[in-house]
Amino acid sequence: MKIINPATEEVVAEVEMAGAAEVDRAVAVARRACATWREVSPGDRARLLRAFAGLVDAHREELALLEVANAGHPIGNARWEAGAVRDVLHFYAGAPERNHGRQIPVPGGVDVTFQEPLGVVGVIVPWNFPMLIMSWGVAPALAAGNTVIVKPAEWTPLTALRLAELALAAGLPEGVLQVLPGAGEVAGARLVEHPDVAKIVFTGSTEVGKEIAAKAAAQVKRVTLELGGKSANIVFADSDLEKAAKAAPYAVFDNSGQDCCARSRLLVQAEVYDDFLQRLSAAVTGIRVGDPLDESTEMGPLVSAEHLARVRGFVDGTPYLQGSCPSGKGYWFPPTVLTSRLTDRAFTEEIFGPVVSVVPFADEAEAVRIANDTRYGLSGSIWTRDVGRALRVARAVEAGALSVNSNSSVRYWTPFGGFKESGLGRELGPDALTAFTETKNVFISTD
Ligand code: TXE
Repeated sequence: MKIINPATEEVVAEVEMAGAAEVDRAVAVARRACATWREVSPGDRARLLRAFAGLVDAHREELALLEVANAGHPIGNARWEAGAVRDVLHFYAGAPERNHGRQIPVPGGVDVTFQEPLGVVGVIVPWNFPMLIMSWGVAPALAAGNTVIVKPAEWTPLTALRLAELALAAGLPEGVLQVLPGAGEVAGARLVEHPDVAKIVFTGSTEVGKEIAAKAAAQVKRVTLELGGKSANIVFADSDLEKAAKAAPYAVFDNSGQDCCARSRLLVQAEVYDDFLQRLSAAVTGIRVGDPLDESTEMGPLVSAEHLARVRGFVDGTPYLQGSCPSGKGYWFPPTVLTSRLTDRAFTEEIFGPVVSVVPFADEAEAVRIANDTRYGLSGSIWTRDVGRALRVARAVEAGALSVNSNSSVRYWTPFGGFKESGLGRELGPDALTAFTETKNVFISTD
């Protein structure tokens, strides 16, 4: 398949797509590698993951440039992403030597638990953060003693392929980490259906996530699902309005809005609505959209022509405000602000582009009601100076990753995942490890 640079529409690579037979071969290799990987001592597993992280760091610029060419990320963001991959690997490199079980007091003997690896884990990755989301599955899965097959998104396999080479160069035994580009309905579906794949980690659309959950259920296969979102950014009148208005564009336009945590519903308390919109307009107009290789660029293109057409389909009529973007080659869409009704498609459906819908609310109760009126529940922000209100609203909003006076959604130290149709299970943080192990209980009689 031809891999296109979304900023220039040039072909940057041609990549073979795996079919079902290649997936079957990879699964057989990964199964054999399970035995090898289990024999590597926890200390050596930790050292190998650290060596892998070290190579990612050494190749940070190269990985960032690949991500720019393949996904259109601005270079600053791509460097950050490569650094975050390194950090996630380091974080989970600490895990093999701390993969403790428990000793439980029972009558008649000694009872201990072991955290056993699952076996072969399939990680199905989307195109929005191709190398970072890959690392969220790969690092804890490997640390817990599993072997991994990654299926990158069709459009963005380049950094994943390079990371697999770096893992080998770091000394990971062959077959422990494989990357298999392929079509979702072919290679992805085969990974999900393969009886020797113990777990699927999937990040992508809610629709495909549901299909995967159903297929996995038929085999009682383990799944972690990180799906769509339509997160709320709730701005109360008592907040630092200037700070909230300056931050709001980055809560939705970062990565051109191609972010499952994008706060694409902006809820503003009625008494400051007009004031806030004015401040927001100034911030949106100032966003620099253009050449991803330009160090000052803040927003790049959308990932593909298909996705651009999909995003365009959400904006009919005249937007409240649109920033600027390049014309000519590339899949460009300007940062766009809509003043919406609660029933508008743009307000209810995940757009996954640089479009934010603003609505007013009267009071706390109404803000919570609007925020929760969605099938999604991934993230959100609350802007207020009232600590009590911040906590009340945070507890009332049905979402997995909330922040107060901040846009932050994902930190590798803390659990990340969705309520409702935004997902199942949690990634990241120390607890993610348990999602890559089975607890085994062993009783030893002392009678
Ligand atoms: O996602 P898909 P698409 C949302 C976002 C976006 C929409 C569509 O709203 O506009 O989904 O994007 C693989 N069995 N998100 O179509 O199809 C596919 O090859 C197994 C949110 O790109 O879900 C790719 O590797 N795998 C999101 C991955 O699934 C299958 C990130 C995601 O693709 C498969 C991306 C199948 N039947 C899109 N079909 C987020 N949560 O961050 C596809 N795939």
